[in-house]
Amino acid sequence: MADDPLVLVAQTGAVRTLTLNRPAALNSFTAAMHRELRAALDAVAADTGVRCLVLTGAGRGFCAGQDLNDAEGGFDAGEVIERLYKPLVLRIASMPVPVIAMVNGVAAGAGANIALGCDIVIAARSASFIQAFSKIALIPDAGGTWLLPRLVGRAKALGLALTGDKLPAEAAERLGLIWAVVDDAALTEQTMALAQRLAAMSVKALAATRRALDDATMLDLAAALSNEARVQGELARGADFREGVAAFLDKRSAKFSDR
Ligand code: T3D
Repeated sequence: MADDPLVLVAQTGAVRTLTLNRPAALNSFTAAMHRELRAALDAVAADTGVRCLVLTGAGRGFCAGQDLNDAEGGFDAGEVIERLYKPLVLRIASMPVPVIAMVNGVAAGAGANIALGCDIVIAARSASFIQAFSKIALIPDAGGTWLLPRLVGRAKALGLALTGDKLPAEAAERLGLIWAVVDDAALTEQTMALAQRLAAMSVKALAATRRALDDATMLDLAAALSNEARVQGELARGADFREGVAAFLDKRSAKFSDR
């Protein structure tokens, strides 16, 4: 329906779920869907009641990348990437809470790389990942050139990118491209259980962990050690660290609240 939201928003406890909602086009990105997703992500970042984010797709696909019919997206691919995909990928990579991609079906093109850029990727057994770009004479975007070699090494990254072959979820897990594969019927339950678990942890420390790991890929060992010292110093001055240590000594569950 024309007036349906392009991103569905749901909340369960401290977990926010955003569902890409253009199922007839496998949730491929139009400029309008970019706008709705960006607003929904900004709302998560601004809401201290949200402590974990789950990103998924409606229907049988996760996301088929750029909508190849979308005129509003423009035909200047470089401009579209600068204006829409780059801010989206950077927004996800800098969220103050952990981000789980719940990959319910095919993830292709930019849709695959947006999923892979999330902190934890859990896929249904029937899902698949496709670096579809080479099929339409493009290179991997939405962070693909940066992520793929880091996730699976140059040989596998090039194999995936050059062939554009469909990689079934189980093969993606074996390659180390994603965290886990679960049966289709268990996808939502298992993802939500993990999301609730992460939401109860120190999400400030989890977000700092992601940042430190990403930063370290661009640092030498001495600089990475200095970065760890700096970040650890900041975290250890926070209320969550005091609570974590107190809970350990009291033999009780910690109640974290920093964000
Ligand atoms: O501006 C820029 O272009 C720069 C940005 C680029 C970023 C990118 O993401 S480039 C890569 C774009 N994505 C693709 O090339 C993937 C295209 N889709 C496919 O190859 C296939 O649909 C899949 C392999 C993902 C799934 O195949 P299958 O057989 O399961 O489904 P299908 O029948 O191909 O698709 C179902 C419907 O979704 C179909 O519509 P219809 O015929 O039922 O009305 C199909 O046209 C539509 N659809 C799927 N992907 C897209 C799409 N419509 C528009 N854009 C799509 N990307």
